[in-house]
Amino acid sequence: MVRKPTPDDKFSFGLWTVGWNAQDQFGSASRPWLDPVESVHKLAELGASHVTFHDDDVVPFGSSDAERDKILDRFRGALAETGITVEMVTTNTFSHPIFKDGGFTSNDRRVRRYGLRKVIRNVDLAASLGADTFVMWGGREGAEYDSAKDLNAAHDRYAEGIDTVAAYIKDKGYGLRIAIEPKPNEPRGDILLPTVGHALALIAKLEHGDIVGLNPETGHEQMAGLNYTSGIAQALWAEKLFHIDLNGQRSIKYDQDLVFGHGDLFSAFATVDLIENGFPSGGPRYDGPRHFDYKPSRTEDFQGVWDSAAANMSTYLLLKERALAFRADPEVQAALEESGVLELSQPTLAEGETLADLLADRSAYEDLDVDAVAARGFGFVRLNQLALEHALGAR
Ligand code: ASC
Ligand code: MN
Ligand code: MN
Ligand code: MN
Repeated sequence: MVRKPTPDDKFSFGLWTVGWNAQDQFGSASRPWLDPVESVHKLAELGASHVTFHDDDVVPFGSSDAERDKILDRFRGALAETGITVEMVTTNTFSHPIFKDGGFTSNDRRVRRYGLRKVIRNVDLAASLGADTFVMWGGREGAEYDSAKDLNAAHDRYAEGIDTVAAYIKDKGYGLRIAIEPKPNEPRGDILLPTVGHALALIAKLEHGDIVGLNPETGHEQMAGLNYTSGIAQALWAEKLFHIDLNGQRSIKYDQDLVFGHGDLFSAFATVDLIENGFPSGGPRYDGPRHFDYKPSRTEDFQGVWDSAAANMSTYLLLKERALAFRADPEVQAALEESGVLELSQPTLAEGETLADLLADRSAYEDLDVDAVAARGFGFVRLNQLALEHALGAR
């Protein structure tokens, strides 16, 4: 690891990441089960500050109440020993076959009621552990066939489920906010709320949408051919970026969950630039954990698992150094000025100016030399090259 994290970096890992035993569609597990308690200790040694988990990552599905208490006691012990805290908890409503047609949106009402109970039980656990965020990744909420789902009813049931959980959080006075994680497909052919934009649109219709935001994952937006940095930017603008899942993805294909930066590296630079520097002219900032949701490749042994965990943090810190240098460079500031990037924050109508004033302003339309204005070059390529040179450490 060429860069060592500190607690200020707020690095966080899902226990299902390092704990993935690498069973996939085509092959059995290539690594043995990893004790979550060992993961907590190891991640602490590597410099992480937080962990996150699905209920079933820590307490195996179907455990008795007594077993659950015993497991959670031991887990709390590991947290106390290491100083690691749980910043986010999420619910597995996708692994057990009961959820094969979804949790909140299964056609089978019995499944929806069971799913809601499983989620509510996990909300109580999240609150008891002092988490801030409750993620909902509806991996099985979707379909393979257009005729299989009444999509109007499915969105009603999705909203009903989220609103019911949000109302419960408020009733209990828990300090939790819900973060929806979009994904376009896999494991379903098509998943509901496939992108950041779709999820924002659903949140706007919720009764308790004030405590519901987003947890966008790098690779999930990229699987839809979208720009992750643009996605989290719009979520920030909407003041809905509650959490992030950082990882790597190389183009539109199956969900790769690579190490952060091991996919589209220059896009990762832009992501870190936005998180660490904010928007060029100010605006909402993300101040939450830098959370990694990746999978150590199936080729790796445990040495490879811990190397890959460290790689996420090291890469993030390297990109952070480069992004800070990029913004601090006077040549870059001048290029931003020339490109009009800073001018965009100026309102189109002047303060106190009405639309009638604009309509009466001949210089804005009738007398404007359209060809002269059109002749302007924006210098975006030069600006991008400056970014690239900083990203490569050449400046
Ligand atoms: C999550 C989350 C995902 C999925 C996936 C499960 O909670 O953020 O992307 O579950 O990691 O394998
Ligand atoms: Mn993923
Ligand atoms: Mn994720
Ligand atoms: Mn994932």
